[in-house]
Amino acid sequence: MTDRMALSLAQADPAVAEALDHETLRQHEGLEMIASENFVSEAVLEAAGSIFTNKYAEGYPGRRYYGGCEFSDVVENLARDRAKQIFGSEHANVQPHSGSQANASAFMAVLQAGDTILGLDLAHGGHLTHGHKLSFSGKLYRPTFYHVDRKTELIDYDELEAIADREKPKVIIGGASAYPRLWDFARMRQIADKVGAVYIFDMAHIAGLVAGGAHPSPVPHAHITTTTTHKTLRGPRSGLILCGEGLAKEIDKAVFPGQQGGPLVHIIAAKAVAFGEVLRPEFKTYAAQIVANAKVLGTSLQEAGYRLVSGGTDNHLLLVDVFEKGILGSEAELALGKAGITVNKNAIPYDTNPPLKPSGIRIGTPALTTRGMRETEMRLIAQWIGKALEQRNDDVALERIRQEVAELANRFPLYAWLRAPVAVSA
Ligand code: DSN
Repeated sequence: MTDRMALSLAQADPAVAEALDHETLRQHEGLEMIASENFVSEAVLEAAGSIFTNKYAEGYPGRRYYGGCEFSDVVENLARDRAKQIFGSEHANVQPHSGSQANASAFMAVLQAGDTILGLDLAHGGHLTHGHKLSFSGKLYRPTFYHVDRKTELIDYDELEAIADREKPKVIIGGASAYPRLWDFARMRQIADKVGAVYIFDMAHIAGLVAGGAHPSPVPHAHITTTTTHKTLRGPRSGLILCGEGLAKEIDKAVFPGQQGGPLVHIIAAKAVAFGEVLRPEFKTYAAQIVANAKVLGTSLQEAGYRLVSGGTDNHLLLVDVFEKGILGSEAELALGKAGITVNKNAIPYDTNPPLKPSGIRIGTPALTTRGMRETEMRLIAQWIGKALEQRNDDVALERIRQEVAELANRFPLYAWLRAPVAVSA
């Protein structure tokens, strides 16, 4: 073994090791409320940091372009079979490196350049890869958009149908990054069938809720379902595609060699581990608690006088209209950050403010639910959010809240090696 191979990270690269230590403390002593984030288990971390990172495995199990893939085949088959079992799907491709690449592959499997697609407007909660002009999806294809209703702030399916009738898209894509309500999957499929479109549903945000039975499933309705694996699904940062046997070949070809070369076998191994966790009964309890926590957090914020977009939530996230109280989302994000509560600024539908200074913040419960927090903690956190927003210009008050936040976080350790109380950093 060379000397290089024997060094620990701290010895080999103190600068990176130090950043990692700070990030560990940040994750541990703050309240992570970004709706798209979560904490993986130690087992998932171990697989993600494993020596499978050394392996090339282009191709699929049993049909690889490299030797030495027998154990790569084992983990990929485990991941595929578990994904199919979780979602009741005929086919699963576990190779996409991310949700964006899963969407790019799904489009590539069924579209030609220049074809029309119909997705939810980013400004109304949609995603960049659903047709935004700066994304491959808006450059390579011809994007059209549906919206939420101005009054109810719910998806306007009549508008969606009218646009589909007029534009005859080849793909209708559902799914969102900031939509707190249930989707009408059956209606979308009916509209897609009427105009001869392929119905793709990107369930990235809600996949864990779907898997845990806390949210209806798009899989029986959509021709293709895509997702990330690191949000509510609580796996490593990556992607997944599900479809029926009829589209399996096209999807596999679109992922490799269409969009990607060598798969990340260490991440596929971590996905297999995470999917194994999802199949355990405890995951159902977890998924239900995410939604219960979001509902309590929402009603507590409403009691504190905050307006929630669409009036509440059916899933893991809340979109809070802070501008109604004269606060910009960017100011709210900054103040909450100083108080140890991490959220992100977010546009609300029909926002009159610009994207970098929008009217809302997005708050999610998946990560704190993983730490074991429940309704009692959500009520407390809603109070802190209210206080921090009121006292947003008072750094001393925000620091006081941050200390209280860190005390609470210390009672819900992230990992076993963080179980001994961590000194709250000054
Ligand atoms: N960037 C993700 C989110 O935060 O919702 C979507 O991919």
